[in-house]
Amino acid sequence: MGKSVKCLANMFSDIYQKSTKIFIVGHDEPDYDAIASAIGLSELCQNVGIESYIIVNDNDIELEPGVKQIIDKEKDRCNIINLDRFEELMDNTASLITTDTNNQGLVSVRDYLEEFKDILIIDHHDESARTIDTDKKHIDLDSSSASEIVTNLLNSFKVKYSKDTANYLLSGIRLDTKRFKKNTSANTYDAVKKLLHRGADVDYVEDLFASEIDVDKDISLLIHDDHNTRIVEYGDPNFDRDNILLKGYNVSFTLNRTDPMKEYKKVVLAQTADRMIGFRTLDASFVLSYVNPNTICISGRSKGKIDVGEIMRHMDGGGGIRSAACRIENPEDIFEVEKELMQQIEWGLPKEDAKQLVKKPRKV
Ligand SMILES: [Mn+2]
Repeated sequence: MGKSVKCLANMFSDIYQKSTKIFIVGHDEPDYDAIASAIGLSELCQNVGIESYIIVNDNDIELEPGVKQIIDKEKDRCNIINLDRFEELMDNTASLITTDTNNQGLVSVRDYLEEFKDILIIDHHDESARTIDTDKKHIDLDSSSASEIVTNLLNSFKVKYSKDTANYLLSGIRLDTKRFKKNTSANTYDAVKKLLHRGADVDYVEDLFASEIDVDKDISLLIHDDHNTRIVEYGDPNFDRDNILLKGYNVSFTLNRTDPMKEYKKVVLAQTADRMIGFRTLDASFVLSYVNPNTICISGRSKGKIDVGEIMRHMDGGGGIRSAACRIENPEDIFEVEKELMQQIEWGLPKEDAKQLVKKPRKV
């Protein structure tokens, strides 16, 4: 049994009663779980009669097509706004609900957190040093998704939410459970049952996920064309000191080398880097492509020995040790960016080893 929904319901009641409006925000580049749970919360706010807004501050191009489709459809009904509009509407009687994240680095309103009257966190991810500071937290690691939590919250308020909202929430659960295979509990199936009662339609959800097939195709083609990936060995494999056995680090660089101008969605880069780091011999993987004619994005992953966050920060991006990204506006060309990236890797290596660098490019 997860954390008590009753307790969450009380926190929600407390927050809306003392606020004049509520802003709802998921993590940047929202997925189905983030946007669905935000829309569910918007319906709850409408039901109890408080003004509410969902903030999504990502460019259309960065959104997954299915997520964009939902946002376009619900823009008016759920007051979906960007950060500029938020700045106009914000005042000190407003409160914030974050959903599907508790990390201040991942919310578009990160610079305004001090200014809210109160903040409620609804999430199913673990806390960290970056967790937003508030005493109203419903962080339930036993729930499959934020959508599962919000479904239970809607039910506890007996909200007759729309069929569309039921569809989105079912999509959120489907995403985070990898099609109902992972992280599910009896509660998850209870929530699914309630969503089906509200009219959720499995065919709608499957159609929404159909766009994932194109993403999978792009990933497969990037990975399986041998030309696309180069592996560079950093560190001297023969170098052996008394206490440090330095065997070298293998880093992969993947990009479409036959059609370097081809644009990919950021989700393709991220998932390709995820797949590459799965290879046993690699310590870090990077995937680069244009995301529009003027912008190149890089996604980096590491097994933990190389700090890809540090490398990406050197290229004006950011992230953690194991997962990071950056974007480069108006680049000369993608091969130059790759060259610069290869040079920056030295910064990400442990200091001792960086001194001993011998770079040996070789093909896969
Ligand atoms: Mn989630």
